[in-house]
Amino acid sequence: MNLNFSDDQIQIRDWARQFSVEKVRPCVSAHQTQKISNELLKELSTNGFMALTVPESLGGLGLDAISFSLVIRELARECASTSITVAVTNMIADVLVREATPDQQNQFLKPLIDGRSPTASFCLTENQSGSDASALQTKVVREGSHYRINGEKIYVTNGAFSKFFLVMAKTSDSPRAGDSISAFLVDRETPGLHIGGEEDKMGLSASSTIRMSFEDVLVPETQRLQAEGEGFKIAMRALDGGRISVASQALGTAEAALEAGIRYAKEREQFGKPISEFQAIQWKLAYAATQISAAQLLIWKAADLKSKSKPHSLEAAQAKLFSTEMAAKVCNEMIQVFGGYGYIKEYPVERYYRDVRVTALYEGTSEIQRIVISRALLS
Ligand code: COS
Repeated sequence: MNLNFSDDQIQIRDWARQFSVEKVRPCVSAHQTQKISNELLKELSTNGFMALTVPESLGGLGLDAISFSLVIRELARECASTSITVAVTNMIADVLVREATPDQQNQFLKPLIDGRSPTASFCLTENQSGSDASALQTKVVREGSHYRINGEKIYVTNGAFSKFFLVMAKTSDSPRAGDSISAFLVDRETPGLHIGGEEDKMGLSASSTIRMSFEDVLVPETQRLQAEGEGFKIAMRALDGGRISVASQALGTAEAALEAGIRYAKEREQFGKPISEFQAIQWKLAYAATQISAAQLLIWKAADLKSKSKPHSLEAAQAKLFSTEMAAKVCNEMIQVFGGYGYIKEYPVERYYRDVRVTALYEGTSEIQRIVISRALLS
C-alpha cells in the first residue's frame, strides 16, 4: 500500500475542501433547524458529488475509493449532515454500477447524475430487524411480470429528497438470508408507497431520516436487481463500502473538533497564560491527533482494497469500528478543552459531539463490526 496520496488524490481533496468551505459552510447555521436545501442538493449534484466513484463512461467522476473517502471527510469537516447525504447516495450509485443492468442504470443512475433525483435511499432496516438485518419482514409476492410489496422500513436516510429507493424484501420463506431476500428499485411515485414523518434526532439535523410503508406496491420485474434471492448479498456488499464512508465521515468530524480545540487552546487564557501551555491540554491534543492518524491509516487500507476490487469486509469493519469510537472520544475531549463553553451551542464542538455519535450506530453498530471482524478471524 502506497502511504502517500497521489497528485490526483490531493487535487480531489483540495477541490472538495474548497467546495465545502464555499458552499457548505454558509449553510451550517440553517442546518441546525432545517433540512438540506434544494439549492445545496443541486450544487452537490451538478458538481458531481452524487456520483463520485461512478465511471466517467457512465457520467460520474470516476474517483477511486481513497479519493472518495477524502471527499466524504472534507464534507464532514464542515457539515456531517451533508456528508452522510452524499455518502448514502454514492453507496446506491455504487450498487447501481456493480449490480444493475444498462437499462436499470439508464432509469435510476442517470437521474442521480443529472440531478432529477437529488439523492437515493437504502431501505433495509425495519422495526424488528436492525442489527439482525436478515430478519426483515417486508414481503414480496410474485404476480406474473410484477412483484407486490407489503411492509415497513425505518431509518431511511435521504427519504425526504430521493426519487427512488433501493428496497430489500423477502421473496421466499427460506431460512437462509443468502437466498430469501431480493433487492428492488422502487420509484417514489409508485402507488401504495407511503412516505412517513422525519425522525427527531440527537444530531445530523439537516439529514433526512424517515419511516416508510409499502401497501400493495407493484414493481415490475425489470426493477429487481440481480437474480431473485441475491438481495442480502447486494446489501452486505453495499454496506462494506458504506462502512468506509461512515468511518471517513467520523474522521472528518474528529479533525474539525481537533482543529477547533487547537485554535481555542491558543486563544483562551487562564492562570495568566494560554491553556495550550498546560500539559493537561497538550496531552488531549496529542492523543486526539495520534488517534486521528491511526484511523486515517485503517480507512486508507480498506479503501485501497476496495479500489483494487479486493475483499474488504474485514478492513471496512475495522476502519468503521476504530474511527467512529475514536471520533466520539475526540469530540468529547475537545468539549473538555473548551470547558463550559464546549457545552454551549454557540461553539461548534457541541454539534460535533452530537453529530458524531450516530456513526457508531448506523451502517452497523460497533458490536456488529466486532462480529464481522471476529467471524473473519475465526473462519
Ligand atoms: N458480502 C457479500 N456477501 C455477504 C457478506 C458480504 N460482506 N456478508 C455476508 N454475506 C453473505 C454470506 O456469505 C451468506 O451467504 P450464503 O448463505 O450464500 O453463505 C449470506 O450473506 C448471509 O450471511 P450471514 O450468515 O453472515 O448473515 P447473518 O444473518 O449472520 O448477518 C451480519 C450478518 C450480522 C453481518 C449482518 O446482518 C449485518 O451486517 N447486520 C447489520 C446491518 C446493518 O449494518 N444495518 C444498518 C443499515 S443502515 S441504517
